[in-house]
Amino acid sequence: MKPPAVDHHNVWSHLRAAFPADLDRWAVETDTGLIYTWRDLDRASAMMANLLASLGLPEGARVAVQVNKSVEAMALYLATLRAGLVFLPLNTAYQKAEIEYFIGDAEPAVVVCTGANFGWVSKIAFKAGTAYVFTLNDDRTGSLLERAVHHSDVHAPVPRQADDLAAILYTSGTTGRSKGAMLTHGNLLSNALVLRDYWGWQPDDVLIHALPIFHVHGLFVALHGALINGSPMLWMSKFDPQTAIGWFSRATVFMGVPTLYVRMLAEPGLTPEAARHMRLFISGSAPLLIDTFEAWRQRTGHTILERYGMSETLMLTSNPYRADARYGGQSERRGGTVGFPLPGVEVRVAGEGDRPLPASEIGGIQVRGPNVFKGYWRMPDKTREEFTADGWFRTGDLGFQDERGYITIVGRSKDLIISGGYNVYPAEVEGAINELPGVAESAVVGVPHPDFGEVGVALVIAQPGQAVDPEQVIAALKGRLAHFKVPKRCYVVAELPRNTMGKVQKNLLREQYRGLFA
Ligand code: MCA
Ligand code: AMP
Repeated sequence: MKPPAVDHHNVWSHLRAAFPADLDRWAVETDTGLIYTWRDLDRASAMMANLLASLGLPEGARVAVQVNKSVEAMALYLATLRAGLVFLPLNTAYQKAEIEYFIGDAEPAVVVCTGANFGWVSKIAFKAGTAYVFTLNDDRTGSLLERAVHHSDVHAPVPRQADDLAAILYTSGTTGRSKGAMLTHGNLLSNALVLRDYWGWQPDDVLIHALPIFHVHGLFVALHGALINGSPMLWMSKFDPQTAIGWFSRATVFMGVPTLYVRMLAEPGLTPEAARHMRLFISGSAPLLIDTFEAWRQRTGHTILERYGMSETLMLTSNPYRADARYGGQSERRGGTVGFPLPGVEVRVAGEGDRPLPASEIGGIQVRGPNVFKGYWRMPDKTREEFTADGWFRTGDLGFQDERGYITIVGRSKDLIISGGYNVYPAEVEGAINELPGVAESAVVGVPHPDFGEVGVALVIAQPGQAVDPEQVIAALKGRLAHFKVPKRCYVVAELPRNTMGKVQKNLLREQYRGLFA
């Protein structure tokens, strides 16, 4: 691994050090035909960083951002790093109650939202004590840019230590409240450097950036991957399979959740010829079905490299890009597996009492390393619960490591649905359903879905003498929850299967409804 070119840990400084010498080369080309040079990224993020610095915010202040994907939104992330503040990205699908919780919990000093949402977002933010609310739209308008242009385009990054916070990413809780995973500059930098080497990045790589930039995959894995190599990006504001395939002839690296691969496979234009220029296809955030893996190989001649990560730990494991000397020089990308622990990342499979299990035995996947987060925001007890006595973080994923070293995920001990790469916690959805009039109880389970991989189905029991309309349940949920969390189907049932302890047997429900979208 190359030693850092700068003497402090601010991630921005390391990304900036990797920019090409000629700053007037293109860095980003968007699907709307805009071209940004490396100088543009440097200047835009400097002006925004100077604006943030002018606000005189205290150490560790949070900058919460819920805006549509744009290059300016990316520059705002870079500016936050530069200014030594803490970036808090929020999914654009989140609705009022969700935003209210995140802003109330994180108490950001600055909130940036779209102009269209300013009315309700600013009300929530000011109520929570936020001092500054700016707007940023995806057409290069908004008060953030209006203010930033009055600031200098030269900015010296604020030195940060490895342990200093860089970002907070909220991940839903299995029970109760969402937790903010606190990620440090050291976490982000170590992961970016490891992936640069492990995936064989080259400066002449070109990344197709197809994912949203409010989660780990699009914000860190993809963005840092390109920037820390000085590699340009073809930038998609919203994933479109035809545009992606059209760009293959000009790009070398693509990263996506499995749904993106499924959608591209449905395009007749996906051929070996179309994909000839590409070097690497990477999948993660959700299990890649072996059928998708095989179909991709048949249709393009490329073998998808699947990797595995988490908001709390960034990337943990990866199939090899080239021969991995640590594992006898194996280079095979094995479908259905998530590959080897990344260099510098320790992964173990543990059983009862957190005892490590021998090869091929299924247990809880645990991790230790410079990539593992600092803890949950203002939840020290929750943080302690998720670590073992000897300092390993419990991922909540179940799997095994085979004799050859490959790790396979077989399930989760946490009750989680991963839908199109987004996490949905049934407990949160059930809580929202149970508050609806006439509902006595509900259960939400994940079932296979051809497009999203897995989607939620809700089973609802009505209160005695009450009628509940399943369509109204869905409609009501859409007013309260991000739409990707809303179950795709709802059924009113007379009873739910229970074990002798009275606990709902979700495995039986999953079995019963698994063919729903077949
Ligand atoms: C949209 N809908 C969804 C999803 N996305 N429903 C379930 N699951 C989803 N993922 C809803 C919409 O709200 C809409 O409902 C209806 O489905 C149809 O939307 P559609 O137009 O098809 O969706 P889309 O806008 O094309 O979005 C699909 C998508 C998107 C492009 C696959 O979901 C996406 O970008 N997913 C990637 C997520 C991601 O980046 N994950 C990384 C997490 P209605 O009509 O009711 O509104 S990072 C992570 O997991 C870790 C750390 C890791 O390892 O990477
Ligand atoms: P998040 O909470 O959004 O960070 O999601 C992390 C979870 O996504 C992990 O704990 C896994 O359950 C899941 N995940 C990520 N990558 C993969 C993968 N390649 N295969 C299966 N599950 C994955």
